Amino acid sequence: MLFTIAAVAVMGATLFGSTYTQTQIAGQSLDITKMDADVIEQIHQMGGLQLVMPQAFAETDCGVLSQTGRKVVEFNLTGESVKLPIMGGKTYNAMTFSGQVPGPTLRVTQGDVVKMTLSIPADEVTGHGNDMHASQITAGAFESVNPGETSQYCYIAQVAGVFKYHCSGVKLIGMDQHVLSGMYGIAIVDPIDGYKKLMVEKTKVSNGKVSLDRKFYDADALEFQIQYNQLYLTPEGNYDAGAMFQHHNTATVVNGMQFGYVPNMLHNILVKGDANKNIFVAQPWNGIELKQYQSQLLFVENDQHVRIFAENAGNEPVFFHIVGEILDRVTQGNRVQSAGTETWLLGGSQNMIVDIVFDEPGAYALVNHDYAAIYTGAATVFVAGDPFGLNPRLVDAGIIPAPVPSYAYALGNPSDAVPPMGKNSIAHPAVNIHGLYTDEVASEKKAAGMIPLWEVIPTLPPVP
Ligand SMILES: [Cu+2]
Repeated sequence: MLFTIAAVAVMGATLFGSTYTQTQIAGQSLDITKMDADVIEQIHQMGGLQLVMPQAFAETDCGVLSQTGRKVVEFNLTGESVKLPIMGGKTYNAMTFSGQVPGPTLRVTQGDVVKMTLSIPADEVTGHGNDMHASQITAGAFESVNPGETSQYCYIAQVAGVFKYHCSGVKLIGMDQHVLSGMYGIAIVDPIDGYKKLMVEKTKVSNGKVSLDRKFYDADALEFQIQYNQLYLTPEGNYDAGAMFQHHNTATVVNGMQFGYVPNMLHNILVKGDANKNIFVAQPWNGIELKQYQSQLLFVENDQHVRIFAENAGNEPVFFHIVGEILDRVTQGNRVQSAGTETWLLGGSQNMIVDIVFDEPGAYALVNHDYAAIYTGAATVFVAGDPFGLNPRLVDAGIIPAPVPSYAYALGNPSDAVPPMGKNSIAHPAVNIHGLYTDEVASEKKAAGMIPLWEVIPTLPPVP
């Protein structure tokens, strides 16, 4: 309790005592006159907020943990401020882990030791920290790192599930700005015994009688990662704290982008025969010249077990719904929470694993079923099977040798929606380079064998 009160006092004191923006002050409602002046003075002398919590009982010493017989997984991040594009052709002042939004995904197995190393380049404009929700260690470990310095902590990933990680700002100051400008990501902790097989409930008719027809799918699944957040920006592309405090977001982003997974000009050509005839209501990332930022679709097979790792990294609730489908199973922390549900609510910093089978060929929109969110960017299109009948044309053009069960075999799935392989992962047929990446990160993906569609598409024979 004391900690909570002190933290609130500290926030007020440091806001007024620092060079923090006027909008930040205007946007929050702390009354400095009601605070204990001595406490505020003490905090000033301390140089800001110091997390003084008792040591947790968990072992956190990297040297000790590396000798315990557990697998040690290194997770290396850098904190970098960069300019990245936003819908409409402008850029914004993003803050990133390792030059991408969201940051790289960590994937481990329950019981592994995570060795997290955060480096801040000497020319970076601010310090950064990393608070990993997959850990259970003293919050002091998440202390910010100054430019030119590196810090490290270790923990055992004891609980299976999806967990956010995010920048903790500079002694918590500016945490909102850093996270909402792009410094977030997920850790996937696979259950030590693997995932469970999936039961999908159907009905059948036999001998004139309707009865249950349960169908079971192996635990192995085609996997995707979907992270929600918002942007709060001034027209110049700077963080707008006043807008944040009022919950007036300027964009809803999925894996960092508004409408990042909707059709593009190539899909227009394939389906309508015309690059300029849009097949979706909004296609803001249409052209091939947008390279890694051109929108891409998510391709799955029919009757295939699909597993979606979802995280709400943002400040607003997510009403997770797939238009035309029912969520076959919802799991949190390796406990099934629901099955056969239309929509599942994710509060801020909450996650889930959705298991689903797309029964019929078609296009399915995964939305945050808050209408304000849908229209500001939270619409993601899955295409299951071959709903447009493209197989014969793709075969005739020599793009694929034989009919395929999903367009991923021809175009790949977008790299930022594909998590690292883990227990029970089905490999994607191909992965294309897509994401809110710097050009350097896009080059690394290319070197790793992912497909730069913007280079490959112009070399392909025309589709008849
Ligand atoms: Cu930061």
